[in-house]
Amino acid sequence: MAKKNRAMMVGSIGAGKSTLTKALLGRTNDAVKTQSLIYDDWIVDTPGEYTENPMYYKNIMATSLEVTHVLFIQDATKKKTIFPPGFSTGINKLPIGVVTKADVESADIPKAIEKLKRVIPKGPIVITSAEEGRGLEIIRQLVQYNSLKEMRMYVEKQLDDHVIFNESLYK
Ligand SMILES: Nc1nc2c(ncn2[C@@H]2O[C@H](COP(=O)(O)OP(=O)(O)OP(=O)(O)O)[C@@H](O)[C@H]2O)c(=O)[nH]1
Ligand SMILES: [Mg+2]
Repeated sequence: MAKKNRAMMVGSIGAGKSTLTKALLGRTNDAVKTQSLIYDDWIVDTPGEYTENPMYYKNIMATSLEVTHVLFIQDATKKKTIFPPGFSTGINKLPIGVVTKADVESADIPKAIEKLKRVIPKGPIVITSAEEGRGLEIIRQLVQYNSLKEMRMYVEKQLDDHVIFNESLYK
């Protein structure tokens, strides 16, 4: 891992940000409700309230200055998305869309991808399960790249269907 690169997790309460953080870092303790910004190694975990309540957007913006990538977390088991359309375009950092809980039977992965495409007009979207370890290595790799172009080239080389590169220019 290129040590200088860091990622911030944003997404709704209970979307799986902390569980994913721990899985990415190989931590074995269970995630507990996040009450404040948590800095651990190359990841900054945020409370879901920061994304759900526009009052906290300024905290997200300020914290984004400390990272290279922002991970937009969408729970595959939830019908709702709490991201405003184009949310990622207001943050001048490399976006990565992440679908969580792909292992759950009620997960609707195509729907979750559609939601993230509206948030991230241009960028990779990774399908993950912290439970099964699915998609984790792809995220670790993507965070090492320093441009959308590099991330796209990496995605195009992947043969499995755990990652796509979205490019919907006119949305
Ligand atoms: N089956 C399954 N459950 C998951 C997965 N990821 C998270 N969960 C569950 O989802 C619940 C919420 O996970 P958290 O990681 O605490 O969610 P969070 O986004 O950090 O929530 P806040 O800290 O409140 O913003 C927990 O019960 C997790 O066990 C997954 O990949 N698969
Ligand atoms: Mg949390």
